[in-house]
Amino acid sequence: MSTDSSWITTRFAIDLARPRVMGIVNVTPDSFSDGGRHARTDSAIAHCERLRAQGADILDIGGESTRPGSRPPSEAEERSRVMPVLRHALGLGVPVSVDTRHAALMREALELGADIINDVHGLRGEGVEQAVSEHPRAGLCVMHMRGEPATMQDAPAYADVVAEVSEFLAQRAARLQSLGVSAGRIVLDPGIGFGKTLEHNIALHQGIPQLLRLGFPVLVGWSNKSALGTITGKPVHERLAASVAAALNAAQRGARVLRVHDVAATVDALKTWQALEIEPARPAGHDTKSDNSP
Ligand code: HH2
Repeated sequence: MSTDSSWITTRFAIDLARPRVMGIVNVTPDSFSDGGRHARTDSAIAHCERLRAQGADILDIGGESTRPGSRPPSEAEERSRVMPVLRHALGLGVPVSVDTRHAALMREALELGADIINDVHGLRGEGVEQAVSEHPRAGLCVMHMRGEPATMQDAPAYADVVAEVSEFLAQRAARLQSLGVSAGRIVLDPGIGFGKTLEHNIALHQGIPQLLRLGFPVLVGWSNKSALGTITGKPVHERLAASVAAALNAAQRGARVLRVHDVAATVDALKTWQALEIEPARPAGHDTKSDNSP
């Protein structure tokens, strides 16, 4: 993947020359870090507007928590959480993603104009391939998960986590392309915390350059996750600094979309990091003080 690539979505080609921030909008009562805060339509809409104002490049709206032990809503309930918020978010001038594993909601969201489908199940669910192939102009985020949310953290084991996740993502990307989705619409995600120990998450994070060799941009979501609690010893509501550090390090390793709860802090951190990365023009062996040229 060239560094000047973009993610082509329904309405926007998202320029990935610099890392982009995907702001999380969980319209759920039970998400692991912000459950209940934006569960009502009006507060979720206000959250979309706040994240947009803070500089989110993408809004990711979800109506089902993947937290182990959370009660899956009925598809009708998930739909009633997501659709009114999506309808409003589509008017905010940024690409909008829908985080779901259900084909019917994907189809309805895409018919309304959603820009991206983000599926933690890697677009493998019943009817999902059919739904996305009917809307080949949408952007897709394909995430790796080992097992199912309820049991995925029960002693996950891999012989070589980076090779296995990479192989899975490559196969899913090839399959989507065979269904008519062009490569420029696909982004891959190693799925931090989804059937992985801390060591697996770190190996995948350090393996971002290897994942990039598959030829697709990489999205990473460390925000507030339990692995950061293991590293810092902090509870979920005290993981802002850890989340920002992980996001920056992912960007440094080549990740181009960072899925975060705390958009303002991540945007500031990225701006500062980028400003510090830019080398001032300093021609070698040339005294600029005595030089009148422009
Ligand atoms: N993580 C979560 C949900 N969706 N999508 C992608 N592509 N990558 C991720 O890492 C990812 C994701 C879990 O985080 P959150 O949405 O905050 O929690 P919950 O699933 O409990 O709503």
